[in-house]
Amino acid sequence: MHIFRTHGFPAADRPFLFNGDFVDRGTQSVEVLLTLYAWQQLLPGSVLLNRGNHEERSVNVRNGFEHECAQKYDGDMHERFVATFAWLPLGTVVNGKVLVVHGGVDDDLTLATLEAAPRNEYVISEGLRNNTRRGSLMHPAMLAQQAAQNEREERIRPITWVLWNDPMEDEGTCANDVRSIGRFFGPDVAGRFLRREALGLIVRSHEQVQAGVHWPYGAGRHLVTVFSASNYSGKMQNQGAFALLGSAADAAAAAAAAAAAAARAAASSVAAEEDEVDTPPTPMWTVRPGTQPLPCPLHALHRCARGAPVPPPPSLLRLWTVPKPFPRRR
Ligand SMILES: [Mn+2]
Repeated sequence: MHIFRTHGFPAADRPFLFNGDFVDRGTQSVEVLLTLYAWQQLLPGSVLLNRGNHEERSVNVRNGFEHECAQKYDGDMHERFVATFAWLPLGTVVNGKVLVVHGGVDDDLTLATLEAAPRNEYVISEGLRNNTRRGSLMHPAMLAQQAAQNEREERIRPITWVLWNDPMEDEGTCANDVRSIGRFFGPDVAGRFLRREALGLIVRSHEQVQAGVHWPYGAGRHLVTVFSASNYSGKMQNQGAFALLGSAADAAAAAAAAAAAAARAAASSVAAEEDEVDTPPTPMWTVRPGTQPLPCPLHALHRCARGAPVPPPPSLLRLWTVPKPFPRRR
């Protein structure tokens, strides 16, 4: 609601993309989810929802959402919500240049494999396995059954990567031993993925970062973490942030407005001691125009706003942080 209040409600010329983990982030998951779903139904081309790793039963039964549903509703509302999660898109390609996914990428990930993945069949335990079992002593029927299962897991594994992976400073990939699921991937992996898919940037979320925004591979390089839940879980003291993909004209207008606001703040004697609020937008990353327009199928992967014409490529990505509603502990 803070973002809507400060930057306007969704509209045809003001599309919003929410990057997963709509639930389990506090005591109002139901309200957050229903607000997003209502907007998505009202403006399906302008409100896009990516799936997060918490949009899965085995995660949200342990992190509060199921309990919240049981408190607020009778019957099987939690099951009904979980059923909708199975069909949430796994990622969005914005303007043919920016991939937005909840977790991250992997060396074996392509947009084609992601688009072909059976997202409605995703179950976490299957995506976890490393497919190293040997079946030489099994009955042929079981071998065939296992081969079919292995093939299924192979198709599901990319879903685990985009929902769970985290960036790391080292090169390459390795098992994500912090989460016990998914993988870590280095800057070389992200760079190869971008080149392979002719993209310019990955925007992902999934990790709480203190300023709401973090460039793990260096400012402007390959991938940015954008985490919108300020005061995460009501316990942390982090800022939230969101990314704004806009035109150069938008950026110039916003920079002028920010400069005017900064001038007003400087003139006011109150501002000095306060925590930073709504950090002025700084152009942090440039996208080269000139990509081909892409079609807009309603697939596992959004290519753009559903049913809307492909907008021109963004020339600038700007990152905004939202103020912390709670005072910082001294
Ligand atoms: Mn997450």
